[in-house]
Amino acid sequence: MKKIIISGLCVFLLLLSACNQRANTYFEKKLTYPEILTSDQKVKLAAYVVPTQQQYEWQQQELTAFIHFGMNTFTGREWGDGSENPALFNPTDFDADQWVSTLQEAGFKMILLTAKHHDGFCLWPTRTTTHSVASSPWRNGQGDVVRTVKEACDRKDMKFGIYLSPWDRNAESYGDSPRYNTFFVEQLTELLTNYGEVHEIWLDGANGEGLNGKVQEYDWARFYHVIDSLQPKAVKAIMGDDVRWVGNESGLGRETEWSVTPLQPDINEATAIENRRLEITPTADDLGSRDLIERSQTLHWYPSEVDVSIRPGWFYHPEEDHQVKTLAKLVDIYFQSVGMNSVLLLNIPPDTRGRLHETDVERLRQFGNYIENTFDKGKLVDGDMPWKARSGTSREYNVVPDETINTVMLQEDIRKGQRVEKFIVEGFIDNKWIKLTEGTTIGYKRLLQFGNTSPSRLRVTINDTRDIANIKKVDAFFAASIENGIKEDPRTNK
Ligand code: FUL
Repeated sequence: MKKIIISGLCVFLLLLSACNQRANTYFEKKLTYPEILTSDQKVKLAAYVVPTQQQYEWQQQELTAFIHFGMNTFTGREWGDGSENPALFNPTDFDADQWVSTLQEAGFKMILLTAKHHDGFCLWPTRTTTHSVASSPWRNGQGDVVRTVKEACDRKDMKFGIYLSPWDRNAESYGDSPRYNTFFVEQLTELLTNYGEVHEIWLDGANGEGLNGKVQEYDWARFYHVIDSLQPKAVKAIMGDDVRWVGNESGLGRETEWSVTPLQPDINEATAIENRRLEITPTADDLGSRDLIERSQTLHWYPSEVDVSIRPGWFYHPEEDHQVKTLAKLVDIYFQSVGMNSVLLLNIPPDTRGRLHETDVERLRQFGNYIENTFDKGKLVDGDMPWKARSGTSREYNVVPDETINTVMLQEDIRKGQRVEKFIVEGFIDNKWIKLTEGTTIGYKRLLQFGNTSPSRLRVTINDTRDIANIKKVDAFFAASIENGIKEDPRTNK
């Protein structure tokens, strides 16, 4: 595929080609509209915004794991205040290989570790502060959680990401903006140069007060520059401009989820003003409708990530051992995230031993088995054939004879943009076409559920699309009812 990265007035010339012929003219990650375009032209061009290679690879992971581990694990808190004594950090049986193998067997492709949370305690022996593992009794101050986890990931070909909280309640320079920004850049530099490849950098937007009520102004442009120079293949999430927060921490996706959106994180005055003008934030319901595009000046490929914890808290607390989410809840979250054009970032917090707790391990095992059993083998005979779908056109697919289905999957080839706005799926049952389900956006992946049925054929109709839709794959599955299919320990139900 030929890709041309363009912006500004050149867009107009390219627009003519995109409108008049099917030119392979794509806008990688960003498109800035010239002022002369009509609303229809703007919507049409939105169909040509595509992900970068790293955004595309990130999306294909589908399942990624968050690991919240640090000082809070030992103090029982969710947010430390930075005054914690490093002597408290002392995992008794630290085992990163157990994290990696448990998560990998459950289908997860990346581990994203809290190298530093808001309390400022660093899980690697940084030169920037003594508030780190180097001052702890763990491994006599010789340990390095970041390195140990990264090496365990490398042994199993698991991707590795880093959460580095900009908000730091321990750093003496916090609130003294230029000085703290330099300190943060040094931390980033250590993490992004000394540990091999890092695939995702998660930058939280929390911005609490510093000492004496000082407000810290983060230098996002500088942080971006450091990340892009040191790890050009990594995606930057949340306050980063590659991966967008879905807008809640409950595992809820949007039925209509556009990866092409005018939203950008509030990293400078201009983006903040534009977000305000359009009245959009990551929590808005509508981030990509025609109406919004018509009012936009710039569009971005900025896909959604659903972060949610397997437990009520982000960190491990023994009193929550009986509140690990049920299999049914996790599967529901899967349908709401992976099934709604998002990547799931599921948090599983290790305990004070430095191991994933037995209850969580068992739940992950059940989850992995369920997903594999359900989606391993599709029930359509011929859903693999790519289809270039115009608005109002349909295609029929054969269901494997005598199979019962209750789930359909649709995928667009997002390397050619996200385009579908409305579709319907029917089943041929007793010589009639019966509507099974319908939806709006598809994107990388859309899963929809309906009642058990055994049609001989499925018919997919793309009712509305922004340009010819590139349907990559259609398939059907049977997702077993969890209450009946899998016995659960009622004590661990949530
Ligand atoms: C939030 C933090 O304040 C929480 O503690 C947690 O780390 C979550 C993933 O991000 O903003």
